[in-house]
This record gives sequence, structure tokens and C-alpha cells, in this order.
Amino acid sequence: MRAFIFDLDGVIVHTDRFHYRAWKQTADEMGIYFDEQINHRLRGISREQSLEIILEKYDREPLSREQKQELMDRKNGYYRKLLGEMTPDDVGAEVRSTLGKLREAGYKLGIGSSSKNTKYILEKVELLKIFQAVSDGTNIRKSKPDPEVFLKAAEFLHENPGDCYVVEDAYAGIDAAKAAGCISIGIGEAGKYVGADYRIGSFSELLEFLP
Ligand code: B16
Ligand code: MG
Repeated sequence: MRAFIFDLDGVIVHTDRFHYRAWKQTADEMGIYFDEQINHRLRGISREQSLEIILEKYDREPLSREQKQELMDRKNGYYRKLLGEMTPDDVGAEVRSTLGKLREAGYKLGIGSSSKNTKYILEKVELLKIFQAVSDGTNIRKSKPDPEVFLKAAEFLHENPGDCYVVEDAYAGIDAAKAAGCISIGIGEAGKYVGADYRIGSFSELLEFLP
């Protein structure tokens, strides 16, 4: 194996709580019921797909494309405001030191995230430099569980997908990694997903994958 490709939200940083707050505010303003359980279904999937799930509880006139775009922009505005408060301390010491050790061991490191805010988040937490490649919501047409984001990450790293581990917290992300031909490692929510090739309980367990 030659590289590790990391999902961002739920693996490197915990921006899931900001997604929840931003969608909650947007849904409340629209009078749409939204709770943590529904939020759970948004893990790893795109902004567009997230809105469609939220709108399952909307029982008035169907919204136009423009109205949907306005809601996504509004949510992203709230989300970016919350991201603006992030600092390097939002990345745990365990994550930072494990990434450093994987680099020292000669592995290439990349990001495979559905988020269009990936580079902004990596800048805020000062992690942009440690990754040799970033594949995110800005360079894909289909989001997880489609393999595109991880195929692109492997391509940007100049590696075969089969030589890359993918570390993911979302079931959709594990399915995407497997469809790409990568070796999948589930953590967090996906740490109990039987579909993952491997499951870990904490980030530093990745060091056990070193030869
Ligand atoms: P944005 P990941 C995903 O990030 C989030 O888990 C998901 O909840 C979100 O809808 C998606 O990014 C798109 O994010 O609105 O910032 O483009 O887990 O793939 O790193
Ligand atoms: Mg994730």
C-alpha cells in the first residue's frame, strides 16, 4: 500500500455539528421539521442530496430549482460563518501526530471529501500542506457512494486505487471506496459497518497498518 486517502468531515475534523446547526436554522426558518436523526442521514452526501432529504418533511407546494438553490446558499452561508470560527485546535493532537507519522513512514496522503468547502476548512485548521492531493466537491459530478471522488484522489496522487487505503466515517463513503477499488477503513459511525474492509476505534490505530 502506498497512500492514505482521508474523508474530511467526521474523520479529520468534526464539522458535522456545524452542518447540523446550519441546516437546522434553515429548516426552522422554513417551518420544516428537522432533527439529529434526519441529520444523521446527511453524513457524507452532497449538499443537493441533503436538501432533498430535508424536503421529505416539506408538505407545501413543490419548490422551484431557484428556491432550492436559495436554501442551499442560505445554509452554506450559515455553515461558512461557523467554519470561520475554526482554528488549528479543532484538529485533535492524535490526528495531527498520526498524519505526521504516516508521512514519515513514506505514505502519500490525500483528501476525498464531498464538501465544496474542503480547502477553506483545511486552511482554517492549517492542514493544507500535509496532503499531496485534495479531491472534493468542486471536482466531482457524482457524490458518494459513487467512486468518483476517490478515483480522482488516487489519480491526483499518481497512485492506483488498489494501492490506497480510504479512511471514512460514512457508510456511503465506505461503499464509494470499495467501488473505487480502494481498501476501506471505517472509523466513527463506519467503525461498526460490516461492509468496511477494516474497522478502527481511534485515529492512531492507523499506525497498525504500517508494515
Ligand atoms: P458542503 P465529507 C460531507 O463531507 C459532509 O459529511 C456532508 O454532510 C455534506 O453535505 C457534504 O460534505 C457537502 O458539504 O455543503 O460543504 O459542500 O464527509 O465528504 O468530508
Ligand atoms: Mg465524512
